Amino acid sequence: MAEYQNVFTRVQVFGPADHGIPVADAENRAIKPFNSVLLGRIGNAQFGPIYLGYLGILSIVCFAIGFSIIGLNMLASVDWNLVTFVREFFWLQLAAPLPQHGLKILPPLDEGGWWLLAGFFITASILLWWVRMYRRAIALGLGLHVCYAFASAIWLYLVLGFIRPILMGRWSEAVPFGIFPHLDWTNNFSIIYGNLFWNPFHGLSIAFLYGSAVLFAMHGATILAVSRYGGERELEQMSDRGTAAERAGLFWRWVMGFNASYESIHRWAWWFAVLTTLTGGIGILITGPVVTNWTVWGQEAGIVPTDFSIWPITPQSTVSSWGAD
Ligand code: 07D
Ligand code: 07D
Repeated sequence: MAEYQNVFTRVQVFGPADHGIPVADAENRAIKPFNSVLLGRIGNAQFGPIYLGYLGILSIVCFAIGFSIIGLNMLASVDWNLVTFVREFFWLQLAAPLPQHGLKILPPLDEGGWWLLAGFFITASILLWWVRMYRRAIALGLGLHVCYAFASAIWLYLVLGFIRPILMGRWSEAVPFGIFPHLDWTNNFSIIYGNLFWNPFHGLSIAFLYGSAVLFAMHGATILAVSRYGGERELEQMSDRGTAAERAGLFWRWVMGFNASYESIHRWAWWFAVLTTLTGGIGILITGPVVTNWTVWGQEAGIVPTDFSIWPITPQSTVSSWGAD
């Protein structure tokens, strides 16, 4: 039986490099293709060529500038000591502008100016990368599904660091650059605005995030399970139904009465992923501008008790820290 437990890629295709279909601007390709056994274990063995267009190059340059600004500021914060920098890297940050600077375009560099500059370059990099994906999809005659999905992630990113701070009138509302400091920010945001768990859009976002994981597991496992019948060759399975697709569908009908199709499962996955950040962005956007305390909102909506003593295991600490005094 063990030979059928297909978990890692077993078949690797080596041969002359595949340059893909002929397209108009095909000459913009860098890195001579080569084969890698290691890459072949987790995907396609061929690496490259990579499409090199001016948008991609500009995006990488902007990312490098933004990344360097962040790194150098972190290094400056430990007096340019490389050892301390490495040891404390996870705790270091480039903080957002101080509240008194409101929405100033260029506050003093060491009071948030560097943060704005870094944010500008990182955001430019992300948006340029989005346009690159858009243009490459069109060049290959594809639909724009990947671009729209990426746009949904960018929406949450822009709400967190740009749109909401503008609505609140100060950059200081935005997320700092830093590994652990951005976790602190996330925790503080929830506490300041009265516990994000009572924000229904946070709940929706979590449902779609968890749903994405479940769907991904179900889909990945199902296709691997029927790959012994050629089930991973999805096109053939759709147009020339063989025993694999039938068995995969029948398996889920037996288990839960309903099955997705080879096509629809990808719509399920797309929607769940896209809705995670779409609903999340709505939830963050209204926190502050519309709702200032989600526990109070929850009490008014009748989903949070007003008398917490009736709820024996309630996290009193969360509530009393802002409610009691
Ligand atoms: C696996 C694809 C690869 C991408 C990776 C991320 C950078 C940042 C920057 C040193 C799934 C590359 C990271 C380029 C380096 C500097 C300055 C994607 C995969 C590996 N977070 N977050 C992480 C970002 C927010 C939260 C890890 C980015 C919000 C929690 C990583 C953003 C809130 C936890 C990271 C962003 C939030 C994390 C792993 C942008 C609410 C964790 C990410 C642009 C949503 C986890 C120490 C990962 C962790 C974690 C990056 C935004 C909460 C550093 C780029 C403000 C609770 N976040 N995050 O695997 O271990 O993503 O943190 O908005 O527990 Mg975060
Ligand atoms: C951040 C989209 C932007 C990313 C982009 C990528 C690069 C990297 C890489 C070169 C992730 C750019 C990439 C720059 C380049 C290389 C290698 C997507 C991002 C454009 N929460 N919470 C969520 C849970 C609590 C809080 C979402 C769970 C507490 C805040 C998600 C729990 C408090 C925010 C979620 C929990 C709190 C969130 C994020 C449990 C803290 C948000 C979805 C079990 C104490 C964010 C509405 C996502 C949101 C968010 C899950 C608890 C705070 C569903 C499971 C109560 C402030 N939380 N959370 O996909 O949308 O993010 O909220 O306790 O802002 Mg939460």
